[in-house]
This record gives sequence, C-alpha cells and structure tokens, in this order.
Amino acid sequence: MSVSRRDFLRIGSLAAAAVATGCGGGSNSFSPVLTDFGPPAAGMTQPPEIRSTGGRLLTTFNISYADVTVTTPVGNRTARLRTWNGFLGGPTLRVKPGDQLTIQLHNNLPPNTDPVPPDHNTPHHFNTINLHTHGLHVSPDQDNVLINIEPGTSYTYVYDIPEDHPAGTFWYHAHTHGKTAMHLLSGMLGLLIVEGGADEVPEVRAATDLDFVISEINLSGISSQPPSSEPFQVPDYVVPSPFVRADSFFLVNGQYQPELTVAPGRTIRLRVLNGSARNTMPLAIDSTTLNVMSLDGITLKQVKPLSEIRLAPAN
Ligand SMILES: [Cu+2]
Repeated sequence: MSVSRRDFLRIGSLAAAAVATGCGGGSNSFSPVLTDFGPPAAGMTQPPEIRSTGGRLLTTFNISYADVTVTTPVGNRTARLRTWNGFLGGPTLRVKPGDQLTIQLHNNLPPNTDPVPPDHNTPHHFNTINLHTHGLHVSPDQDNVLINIEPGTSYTYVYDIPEDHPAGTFWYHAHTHGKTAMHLLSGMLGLLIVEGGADEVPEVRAATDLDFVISEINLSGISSQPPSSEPFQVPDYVVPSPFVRADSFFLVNGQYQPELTVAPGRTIRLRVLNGSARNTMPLAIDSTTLNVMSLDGITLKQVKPLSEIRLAPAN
C-alpha cells in the first residue's frame, strides 16, 4: 500500500511551516530567524472561532441535518449530513486555563428507527448524540461519554478548566458508542484550543496561527442504517472499514485540497488535527522542514525539525 503525500494534502507555495519553542517562557530554542512578519498566509478557509470572555465561553449547538456542498474532483457534491450547527465541521473554541466552558446541545434530529443491538458497539441509533472534550484535563463527571442525548432532547455540558491546565491544541467530537465513527464521517468535530504557554513566546505570537482540521467526510448522505449493509468500495490508501466508502473525502477545514499560500520568509503556525475516523495521516511540506512544537496537545521541550510527521486519528 503506497501513500502519496499529495493524495492527502497539497499545499502550494508554502515557504515555512509551523513552529516554535520551549513551553512557558524562559528558554527559547526557536531557531528560524524571523525578520519580517508581513502579510499572513492566504487561501485556506478557517473554521469560525468562538473565544471566551471574562472567564467564560457559552455556546449552543443546534444539532440538525443540513445539506452540505463540497467541491471535489468529481464536481460539486451535496450531501445531507448531521451537523452541530447547520454547517460542515464545528467552530474552533478558544479558552484559557481557569475558564468555564458551557455548551448547550439541542438534539433536533428525528427519532431513531432501528432496533437496539445487544452489543452497544454495533452501529446503531445514529441520531443519538453527545460530546467529548478530547484531551482536556477535566472531571469525567463533566466529560461523561456515557451520556446519550436522544433526539428531541437537550443537555448542557459545563466544563471547569483547571487553573493549571496546560495550553495546547485539543478537540471535541461526538462520542456515543456505536456511532462515533459515523458522526466523525459527518464532520461532527472541532478544535478546542487552550491558550497560553508557548503562545506567549514572541516568535510564536508573531506567527500566523492557522487551524488545519483534517476530516474524512462521507458524502453519500444520511444513513440511518449501519453502512456495512450497503455496498462500498475501499480506496487503496485507507484501512478497510465498513465505514469507509468510495464516497469518503479527506477535507481540510471542510475544503477539498485547499491551497495555502505563504510569502517566502514568513512563518505560520498550523494547529493540525487528524479528525478522520481511522486513517493515519502523513503530513509534509515539499522543500520545507516542519518545526514541530507540540504533539497531541503536549508542548515539546524543544522544537523538533522533521521532514514529515505522521498523525494517528485524534492526534
Ligand atoms: Cu476523542
């Protein structure tokens, strides 16, 4: 099984990629010499962003079906998908240590019609939803993946983010057993950024901070039955799975192979999430070294220059 980087990510004219240094002030091992922070990168859509103010972030997800159109190599494809708020993907939530994050979920999906299987991991009840804050150091009472929000009901999650919470790039997604992959394939995920730490390093602060959310979206449309009951083809670059069909596309911030243009000498910071259901992603930028400053929400002690990194699902 050969994997072409270009199969996954094509990034045009990128001069310098993400980056920077030791956490929390003090030692600064940032290596690139930055003299001109000029105009930032252009060309790639960013998810909408919601920031906490005064120690609080309160938002609402109105979960519903929505018709989503994606431009693909085989033309514009429109599919009816399950969405947080009527658009593909989720907003990027930005909080700080000590903040309280409150998310009201209203499940406006229609009732489930399939029977409950004996094993809860058997795909079923795709219109039941919940929320998981992946990587946050919060109480499991608050981040309880066993909660099921049934169609026509609501639930409010309140997360108290500790004062000493590490800064980093985390994410949220639906996490009900028996439909987690299905909901990911529908784009029910988003970035959850805890600000601070290495963000304060001057060179990092100066870099253009960009979200880079890789998702794998199934554009075959709403399915209320397990996809294994439908015929499917498996492209050669993915792990075979009943959830992966020829109709699946890898997207970045909801776009198929967007081009990101960065002027020479400029530095950008990419907050990359592999939000695909089960595919490891190679990430590289032609002719340029990636300076890895953190991995899986953990800031490294030192920047690690690499020609390529591989991100497992959820990294
Ligand atoms: Cu997770």
